[in-house]
Amino acid sequence: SPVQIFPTPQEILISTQTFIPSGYFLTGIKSVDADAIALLKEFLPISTQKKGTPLKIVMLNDKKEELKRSGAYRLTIQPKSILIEIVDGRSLFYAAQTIKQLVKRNDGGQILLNPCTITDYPDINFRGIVEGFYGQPWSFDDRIELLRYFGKLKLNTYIYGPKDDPYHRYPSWREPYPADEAKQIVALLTEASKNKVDFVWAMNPGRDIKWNAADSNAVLSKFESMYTLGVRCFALFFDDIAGEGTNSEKQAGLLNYINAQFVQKKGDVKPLLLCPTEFNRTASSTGVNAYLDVLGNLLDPSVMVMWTGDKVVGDITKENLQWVKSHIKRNPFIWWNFPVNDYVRDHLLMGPAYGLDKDVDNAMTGFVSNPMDKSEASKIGIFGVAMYSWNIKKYDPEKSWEEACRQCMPEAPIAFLTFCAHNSDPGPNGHNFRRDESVQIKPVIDVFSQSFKLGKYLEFEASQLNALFSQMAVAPTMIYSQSPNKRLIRQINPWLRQFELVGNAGKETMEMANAWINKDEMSTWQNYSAVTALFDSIQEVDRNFNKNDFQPGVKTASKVIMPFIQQVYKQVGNELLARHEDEMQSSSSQIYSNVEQLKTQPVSEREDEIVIVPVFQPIKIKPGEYVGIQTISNKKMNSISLNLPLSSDNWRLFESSVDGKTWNQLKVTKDEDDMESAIVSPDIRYVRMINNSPKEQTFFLMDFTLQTNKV
Ligand code: LOG
Repeated sequence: SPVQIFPTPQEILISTQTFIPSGYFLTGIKSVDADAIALLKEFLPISTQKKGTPLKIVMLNDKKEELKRSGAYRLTIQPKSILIEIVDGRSLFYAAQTIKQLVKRNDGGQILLNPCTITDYPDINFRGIVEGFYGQPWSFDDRIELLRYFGKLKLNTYIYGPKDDPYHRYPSWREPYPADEAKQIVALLTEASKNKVDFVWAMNPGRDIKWNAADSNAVLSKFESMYTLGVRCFALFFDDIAGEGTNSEKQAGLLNYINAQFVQKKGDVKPLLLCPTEFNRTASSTGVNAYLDVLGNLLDPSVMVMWTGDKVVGDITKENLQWVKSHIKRNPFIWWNFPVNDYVRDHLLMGPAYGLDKDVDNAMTGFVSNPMDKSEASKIGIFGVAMYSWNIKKYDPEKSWEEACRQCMPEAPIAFLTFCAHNSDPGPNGHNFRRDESVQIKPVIDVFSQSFKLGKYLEFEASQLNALFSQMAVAPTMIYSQSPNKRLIRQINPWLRQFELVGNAGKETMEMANAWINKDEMSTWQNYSAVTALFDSIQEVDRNFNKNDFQPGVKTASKVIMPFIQQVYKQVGNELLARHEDEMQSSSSQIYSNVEQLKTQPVSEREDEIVIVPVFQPIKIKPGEYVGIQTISNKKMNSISLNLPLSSDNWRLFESSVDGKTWNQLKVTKDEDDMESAIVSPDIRYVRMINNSPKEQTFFLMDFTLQTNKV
């Protein structure tokens, strides 16, 4: 095709010949979407007089179900006319977005068009994001910019549900927004409407909701206050809660009540959206009257139900979609936990959006991505979601990703692509969700390091590696100097710095390897010291940037490149110094637990504390099961401190051990804020909380910290 359009249109017939349009006048339907017309006027010569060629707008009349969807359009461009057939204002806006990509200019600056017929519609009705992560919510400016990005990508849904907005969740969901924040929501609604995006406001009341009339009315009146601001789409979330709020019968009752008393009565409010407590298959109970079946049976058919797939974070498969449909008795609305990084905050997820089934026709009501707290960096993942959800069959994760990198940083596309290619994998995590990283270089690295272990230095592979490391080392400078996107640079700055250091460490490592093979001890030493110094700098950046309570640090190229550099460094170092200690091991502590859900949960080790990375979902712990920390660090231990909400005292014990065999009970005390702590003896290497009751228990692992003495 002579022109590429994103997302890929469903049907396109385009001529390779171009023509120069003279000028257009609008005819057909009079009162059409003003934003769409304004957009058309940005790149087409449209005059108010009736001269030139007609640009005719008419209603789209086609029996095909797809061509009745909001946003569907048919565009026919001929040298003597343009015809746009539409379903609604969104259709015209999308047709305009398509024409914008069709318009080219010749050397004289004249507009060129190719005659074409495009018949286009979305595969999935609701497409976009759910701002649903833990951590600092996006700023107002972040959101405005992303809403504009949505317009270009034909995304139509922005669900507002940041976990750390107190007016969305605990403790203030019952209260209306303060004036300043209310004003910003009004401005967001305006921008959303300009871009044909539905702004969905979500409430997450489950942590402390009481199933009584007072709280039903609290939900109703909060919705009423949001309606007054202009909100017309609403959602209720019940994820990541435990206790009373999880009751599916009561949840369905509340949704039906709001539907009858609010949605139906208002008339201009869209159908409700629900995020259930059991929002993935692993978390779903089975048997008669299981949670999801109750929802499926009781919920009004108009209510849409969200679903993250087999796991909290994972692939979306046909089989899984069918499974959930059989329980909720409707197509699910997918909440895809990608590229969200709230559970791996030291990593960026900027690789391709893959793991999405292509053999799924009309199986999803909606598809939204939960992004990172870094809005601009999330654009890469969101681009993939936009391409997939518009045209599932034509979706190509790698090609979409490359295009996303080009579009997000046209001034330095290669540098940015290089950066993203090595910032994809989240590292070890409790969800066991891993991504391919450094895909192109991986086979080269495998071949090179295998022979290097046997004392051979493969020149051809080495030259490829050297080229890549040089590219990595200059990529950040290219990005800093070429990209006007300061917001993006601010968001990823620690990783850019780190990336340059890793690139340089790679270069030095290759020189060291070469010198070593050539038995040039002098140079080997010099390069070895240089790599050592770069590792120190990498550790400095890791310690001093991206400080957050959950998982501080800055990891980049951590799946393939860093392990390769470390391995060569270690091999040469061992031979050079005849020493065998594991210097590069960054963390010597790990989780100590036999709870299935926790086995891969990472532990974050800092200067004077060892912390289990918090888990957001409630944890079920069976009798005799335990959770704690095991450390082989040589530090002196000091105390443990805990914040494990929902844990009553009578089912658990805290214990410490030197060898993991003999355990001593710890005496835990509580302060006024319910923070618990206990002193431990300096030489212990294990601490744990064990369920010594005869029943399964539930708690939240928000904070489990082992304090160490500073060394
Ligand atoms: C939360 C979500 C969080 C995500 C990834 C859902 C429905 N809820 O386990 O807010 O960003 O995991 O950490 C979640 O996914 N719960």
